Amino acid sequence: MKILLYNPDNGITRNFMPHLWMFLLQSLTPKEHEVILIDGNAKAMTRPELVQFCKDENIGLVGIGSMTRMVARAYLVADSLREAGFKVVMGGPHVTECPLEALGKDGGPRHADAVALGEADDYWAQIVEDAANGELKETYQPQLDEKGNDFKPSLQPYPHIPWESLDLEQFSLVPKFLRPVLSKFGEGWGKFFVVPIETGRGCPYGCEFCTVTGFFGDSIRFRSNESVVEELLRLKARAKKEKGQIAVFFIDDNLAINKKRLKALLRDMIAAGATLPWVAQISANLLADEELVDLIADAGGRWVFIGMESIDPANMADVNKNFSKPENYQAVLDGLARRNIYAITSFIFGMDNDTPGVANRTIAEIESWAPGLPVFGQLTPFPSTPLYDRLEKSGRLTRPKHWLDFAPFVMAHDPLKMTIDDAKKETFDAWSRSYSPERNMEAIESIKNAPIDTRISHLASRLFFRGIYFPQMGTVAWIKLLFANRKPILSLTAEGFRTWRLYRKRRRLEARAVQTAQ
Ligand code: B12
Ligand code: SF4
Repeated sequence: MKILLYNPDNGITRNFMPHLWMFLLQSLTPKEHEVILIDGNAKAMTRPELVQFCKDENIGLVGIGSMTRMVARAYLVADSLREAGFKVVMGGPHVTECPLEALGKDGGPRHADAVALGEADDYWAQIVEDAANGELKETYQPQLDEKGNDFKPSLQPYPHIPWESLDLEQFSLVPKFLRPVLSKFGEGWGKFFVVPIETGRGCPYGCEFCTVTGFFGDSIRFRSNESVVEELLRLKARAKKEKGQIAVFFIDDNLAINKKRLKALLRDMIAAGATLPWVAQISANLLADEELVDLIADAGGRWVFIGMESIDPANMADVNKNFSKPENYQAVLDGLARRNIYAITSFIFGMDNDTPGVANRTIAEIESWAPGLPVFGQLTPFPSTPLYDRLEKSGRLTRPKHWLDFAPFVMAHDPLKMTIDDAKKETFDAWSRSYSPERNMEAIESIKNAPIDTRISHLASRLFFRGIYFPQMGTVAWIKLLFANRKPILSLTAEGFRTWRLYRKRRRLEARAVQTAQ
């Protein structure tokens, strides 16, 4: 049987990286079946095109995964496929939180033949077998332990994802028109992939707005260090072979949740030479440890995603996140910057203590720190979170099923000290101020003593990150963006070229010296 795993396009931000679930389920599929992966964010297809594709390929089962944010799109795709007679199973966080909705048992239309709840690693093969036998059931879920909780996959052993041979073409981040030029640059930049890797699952912190503790549990399961290192080495070999670049996104919700284990993993990575450039999510409270930050730098860490949420401690307490202290943010970022590591700092507006002007106040703080990539969202009540329950109980949800009429940057509940419109404006102001050509220039200037590759990577990341809020998918949009930011681009390119020529000259002289000595 042929299986299509499909991830819907989220329509707004696009994704810079493929979704791990697709590769994981592909690896866990019994070998007699074939799996095709399509990520709508990378490979745009209309619904009729997708239906036609499934007919042409004689697809026997379609698996669709979705976050809440794009579930309405996922349902539309599922509806079209089911109308054409294809069997659809849906999984992922949203369906787990609202299974009756997908099955049409909450008063709405049915979208899926089957739903896969929670972590599907241990029962995916069963779904495939049932579908192949024409016996797909309605609901699949993990077995329960003696206490009635989901039995969680241990992650040891961990499935082998054949990164070395997978077709990753749809996920290359280098625009097609720049590939010929960039493939000749340095070690080769004609292809650039960000690859998701997990080293563990679960988070004990239980922030009020977050689904992770409910979904993955509050105790953490880790892969063995050997299996992570082995996966990294295969990726590194592929990057070298293809004269491209691969960066890793460690998608663990808090890579440093167990500092002792992370230090051991980083030491093993360094010892094995498994040091690709990587980014990881780590909460600010765990980054004060100098030894840890040194190891992160030595093991290839380039960017750390930090959920800072707010500069107001009252907001942090409201969402049960006061383990993360805004007064420490500057020191944490400075500590990272001293090692040429920068942060993707995530902020949420529309929190209960936010008032109009919050964007300007937040940005004034941000601009006084080492530069990073700030991202701005709004407090969103995802189903099954403590936040959703609190807002529902207090009658503050204005769109209780906000995901069915998804509206970008429009809150689904009334904030306490501002309006929904205010929150949208604040978010917009924050994005435009943080990624204006002037701010980009200023940020690059402020790290002028950092190595040239760090500064180039910083600027390139700023240009990509801007795309989370401002659509910039086509060639024309990119050209406009590059033109608007021509000053830092030209100056870094000139300096990069000079550095490269000096490097080549030095290499030639060294080679000549070796020859003479022989
Ligand atoms: C990496 C990541 C991202 C990446 C993008 C996604 C990507 N390309 O991988 C980035 C950083 C861009 C991102 C952004 C966002 N993210 Co995010 N992200 C994650 C993160 C940390 C890891 C995802 C992952 O790979 N997990 C590991 C895999 C193995 O787990 P999984 O995806 O759940 O899949 C398992 C099961 O769900 C199931 N399954 C999943 N799909 C399917 C499909 C089928 C058919 C079947 C059978 C089974 C199945 O099987 C898998 C194996 O067990 C999760 C948190 C988490 N730990 O999952 C948040 C998470 C998914 N993100 C979340 C959110 C809210 C966002 C944002 C909206 C945040 C924001 N406000 O901007 C944005 C928007 C994303 C977008 N552009 O559409 C929420 C989603 C909650 C929800 N109910 O939807 C999560 C759960 C985190 C949270 N705080 O609650 N994110
Ligand atoms: S926001 Fe981060 S730290 Fe808080 S519960 Fe979710 S994953 Fe854990």
